[in-house]
Amino acid sequence: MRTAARILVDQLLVHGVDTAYCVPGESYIDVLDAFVDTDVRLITTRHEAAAANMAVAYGKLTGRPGICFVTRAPGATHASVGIHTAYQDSTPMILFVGQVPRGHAGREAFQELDYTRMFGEMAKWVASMDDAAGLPELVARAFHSAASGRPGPVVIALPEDAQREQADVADAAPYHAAHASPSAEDVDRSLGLIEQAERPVLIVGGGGWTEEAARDVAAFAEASNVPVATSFRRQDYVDNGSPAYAGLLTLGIDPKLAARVRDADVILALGTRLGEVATQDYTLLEPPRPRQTLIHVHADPDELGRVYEADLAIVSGSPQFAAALRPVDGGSRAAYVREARAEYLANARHQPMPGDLQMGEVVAYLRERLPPDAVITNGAGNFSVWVHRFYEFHRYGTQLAPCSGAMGFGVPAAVAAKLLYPERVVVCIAGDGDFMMSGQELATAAQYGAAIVVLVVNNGMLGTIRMHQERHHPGRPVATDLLNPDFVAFARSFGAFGALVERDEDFAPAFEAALAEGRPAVLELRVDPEAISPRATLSQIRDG
Ligand SMILES: Cc1ncc(C[n+]2csc(CCOP(=O)(O)OP(=O)(O)O)c2C)c(N)n1
Ligand SMILES: [Mg+2]
Repeated sequence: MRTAARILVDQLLVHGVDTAYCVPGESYIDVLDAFVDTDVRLITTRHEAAAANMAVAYGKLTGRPGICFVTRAPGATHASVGIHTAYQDSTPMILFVGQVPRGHAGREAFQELDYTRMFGEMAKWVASMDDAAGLPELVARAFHSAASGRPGPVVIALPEDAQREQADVADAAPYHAAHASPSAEDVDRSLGLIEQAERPVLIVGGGGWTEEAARDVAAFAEASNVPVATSFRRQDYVDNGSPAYAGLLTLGIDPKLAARVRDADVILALGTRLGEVATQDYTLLEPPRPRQTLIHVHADPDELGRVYEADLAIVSGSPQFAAALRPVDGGSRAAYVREARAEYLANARHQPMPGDLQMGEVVAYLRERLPPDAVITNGAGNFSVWVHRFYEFHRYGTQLAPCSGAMGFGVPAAVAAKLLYPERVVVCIAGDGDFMMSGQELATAAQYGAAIVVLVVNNGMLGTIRMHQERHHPGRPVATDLLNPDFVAFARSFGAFGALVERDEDFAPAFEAALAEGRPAVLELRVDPEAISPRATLSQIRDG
């Protein structure tokens, strides 16, 4: 006989869990106790959003569900931003939440929430543990659901009384995620369309990607002369150094790449949903029937035909489709691919902007300096535009950035990455607004010895929103000024290294010093608020 709490933790071990992120709560005290006798690394964060975001980062890096434990409603509501990000980013994760005793359900008991309703729209599956004997099946389903098809988040509620129940039940077997493969006929038809095309574009994105898929896609694209574009914050899906890499479909897109996608004759969309950002508000491809011949490959059949009617809709995992690709004759497209590459390179080099410290220079330094396996993380804000545009990703699993556009993701993601890969360089780039949404996780970094480097891009404002204000309501800024703490002193209060950088020439020595410290480090980058984007200053935007 085992308690449900023990059975649950035993199932996690069966499914290969080595790390879990949590903020403890009395609502799952028995489960916490069951962790004591295991080797699972239980990371306590200072806010549940960070615990959930770390689980998302783990899911992105390993392809296995990231595990998060939080307490009843206050913990669950805090953690919900990570569930939404896992959903939009198609990332496998499982959130376990404490729940009121079964006999109290529906009374609005202390911190009670109906998680089925709360998470209904943003989780793949939400369930509650009914009894101890059902746990092996329940947990196995959670892993299968989170990791199979289009990956995503699963939420499991743990009623307090049920955790103490005893049962004599066998463990489940380790999960194996299930993925569809394309038929030979679908592959042949896709390759035939691409071979005939004059101006094809391959767009990669979505979840469930692998390092091998990234290699397969680059090899196919190079051998067949097909330019590859990555969708929003999926820049590590193909080596950016590949002669076939043509840039990213992002906010502030290169207009030439936008035109190339709009004017393509055949688009192979591999894994991506072709979302709002990648399609530039559904304009590069127009729903429901794009002008371009569309081959849409996606893991989830419900995604195919949801927005776009494809000429060829193929249910397949991205690695499975990528593995089936064979080079086609692209001899007539050599100049076309060279042009796409030249445009990418031209767009990836920055122009001077106002201020003594230029984000263009900072990112150019990182691009030249960092090893290909360095992990770059960020949340949301205009500062990220420089990272996305001027950094070059060479290996799969090196970009941790929320497709959901959630602020506060970068610091926890960096901590999770560094704990997983202590030998790698991990750099979080955050805005002053972005950083303050999860900067307290420097405590987690310090506690567990995660020597991350955080670059806080301080422009004294919620710059993105200020930019939109100046564009839509010129000269009427409101609610976007920030009075910030002393970031260097803030960092040092956690035992982290802290330094202020105000000029271009000071960045490299400060960054090297931060790396050499072997402990968490924060560099405050004081930038000119005028330098709101790599393309236009704030005044230029205000003056139209
Ligand atoms: C959780 C969350 N809240 C609000 C927003 C809306 N938002 C997007 S960017 C931004 C400002 C970011 O400011 P900062 O981090 O300082 O970066 P900057 O734009 O100044 O470079 C805001 C408020 C969001 N994306 N996510
Ligand atoms: Mg800012």
